[in-house]
Amino acid sequence: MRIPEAPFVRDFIRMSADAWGKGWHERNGGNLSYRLRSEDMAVIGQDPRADGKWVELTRNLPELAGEYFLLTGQGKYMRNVMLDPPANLALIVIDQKGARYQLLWGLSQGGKPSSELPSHLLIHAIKKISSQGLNRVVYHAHPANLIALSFVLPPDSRDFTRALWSMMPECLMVFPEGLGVIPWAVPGGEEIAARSALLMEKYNALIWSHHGVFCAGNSFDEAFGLMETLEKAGEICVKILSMGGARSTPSGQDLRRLADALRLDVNDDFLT
Ligand code: 2HA
Ligand code: ZN
Repeated sequence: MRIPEAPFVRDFIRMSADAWGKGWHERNGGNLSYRLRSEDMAVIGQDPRADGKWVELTRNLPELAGEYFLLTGQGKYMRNVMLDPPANLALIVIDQKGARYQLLWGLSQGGKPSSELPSHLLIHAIKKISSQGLNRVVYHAHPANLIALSFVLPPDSRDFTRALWSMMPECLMVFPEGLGVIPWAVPGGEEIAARSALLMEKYNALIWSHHGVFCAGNSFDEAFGLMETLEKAGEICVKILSMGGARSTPSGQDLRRLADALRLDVNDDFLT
């Protein structure tokens, strides 16, 4: 398999390096996954290991039957992805029932796919359907400002969205649908995956309170850009709170004027 030269692997590595540079990935924190396109498969050639071992998924995902994913490995460091992709990444295929996966390439020194595999796959399944197949990237990071805000803002999608939308016009443009928030939950399992997927039907970003953020996008640029925008807004919000709170804030009406001027398909429930 000609994996390391494939363009989608290059883009995956670039995003891992950029994300590490942002400071969102202490130690093995965070993870990234990409659902391959048929063009990607053509570049690497379909060559499943004949003797590969099938591993049961924690739930059946028939929506993902036969799909290939490139993702970070469990316990692997985002900062090491660029140095040694075969050791830190995993290419897996889902079987024809959506019940098991097989490692095809990567994890050259052993290991498993990301500890957040249940959330990544379930979000991919939901997003594949809601985006008519366009969504490709699911990304989890630990950006400090958004995590800090989850200790201060109510764990409510509307409150969080309105706080971030008000920080700069870009926010309404980049996430007009708003973002979801789930209260503290045990990471790494089916429960947090199910709660996340429910919200990701509506949103492209999700705060895991007191933990981190999940983003989805049709491309690496979209997913990374969304995380960047959210965290920038989060940083401004933290600075404002640290200065004693805002003395003036754009009103719901101001945001409505922006949405109308730019013809944004904005989430009305959060504007009124
Ligand atoms: O360590 O971020 O949520 C990886 C994680 C778990
Ligand atoms: Zn995490």
